[in-house]
Amino acid sequence: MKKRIFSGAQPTGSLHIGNYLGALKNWVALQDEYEAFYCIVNLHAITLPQDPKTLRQKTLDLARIYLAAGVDPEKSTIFIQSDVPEHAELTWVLSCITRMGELERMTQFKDKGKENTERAGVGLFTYPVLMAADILLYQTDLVPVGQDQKQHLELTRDLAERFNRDFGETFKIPEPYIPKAGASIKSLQDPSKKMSKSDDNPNGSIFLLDDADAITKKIKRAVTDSGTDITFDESRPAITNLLTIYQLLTGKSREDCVEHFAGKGYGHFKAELAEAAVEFLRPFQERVNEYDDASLNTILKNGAEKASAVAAFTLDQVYKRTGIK
Ligand code: ATP
Ligand code: LTN
Repeated sequence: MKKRIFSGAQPTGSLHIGNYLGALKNWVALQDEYEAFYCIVNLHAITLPQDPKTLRQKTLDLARIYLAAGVDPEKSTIFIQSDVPEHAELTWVLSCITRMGELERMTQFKDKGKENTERAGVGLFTYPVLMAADILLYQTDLVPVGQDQKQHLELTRDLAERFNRDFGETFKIPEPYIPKAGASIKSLQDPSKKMSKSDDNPNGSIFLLDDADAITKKIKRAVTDSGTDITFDESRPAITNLLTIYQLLTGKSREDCVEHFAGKGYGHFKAELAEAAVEFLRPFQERVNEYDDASLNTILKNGAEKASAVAAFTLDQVYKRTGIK
């Protein structure tokens, strides 16, 4: 039996190369070796206000992005979270064993709820419990995510252990999969912040659907550090970030990248990086419209059926163990 993977992304904003290099790229690389479930987490999306007219469209667009990135529907299960109601049902049960203090410690809540927690939605606060339900329903072994999700994964493990202890062995304890390179791609405008879909400044991110002109301009405007060397160096986070992007897009080793740019200036480096990004994204952008609506809907319907079978089995056990059934 193959081990299982679960991961997901929210159908909000536009996906950027941080999402690709931190998560999607690994989803694709792992799908041969594992039985993979890749979810479009639309219930997570409404933890912040969304325009109802565009949410559905964005949900389908994200499915197209998974496919264009190389997630193969013959190998992996691609589905929409709300098509499998067990996600919401298990969230309720898990929320009854989650402590307020645990959720209060989540740094993403502190960031997204800003200082005004009095007005923040309760869904934003309990969002990590929904994420735990996503993962635990599938008896997941491995969860490929970016560094920003590590804390949510630790909570998921804690909840699974607590449930197993109190009600008997039910959930597998999942492991995070967060390779160091790419785990946190930084904003091109501020290397102390991660590249983020919710950043107000679009110049900080290279979006997967940006055209060649936008990519080149954004890289040209990217902030750099003092000094001139093009090397990986933690004390020079801007260049390290750009060089990491170059390394991951070209598939070269760190040493080869450093050697390649030895003696070259920032201008030269940025021009090559822009070219590498444009070349990398071109075939991806061509594939984004490969599936018509009918075939996309079939993929998602089949995905939901496969996911439901696994999820229903786990939820049934949970209900039996807790005396609900
Ligand atoms: P935002 O960019 O607004 O913070 P998000 O993290 O909420 O978006 P999702 O679409 O849910 O966005 O994220 C999908 C995946 O991308 C997650 O596994 C997340 O850890 C990863 N990810 C997001 N930003 C980065 C980044 N800058 N570097 C590496 N991985 C990232
Ligand atoms: N919380 C994640 C998205 C997400 C997820 C998941 C990732 C929801 N459920 C389950 C991995 C596994 C985010 O905001 N990036």
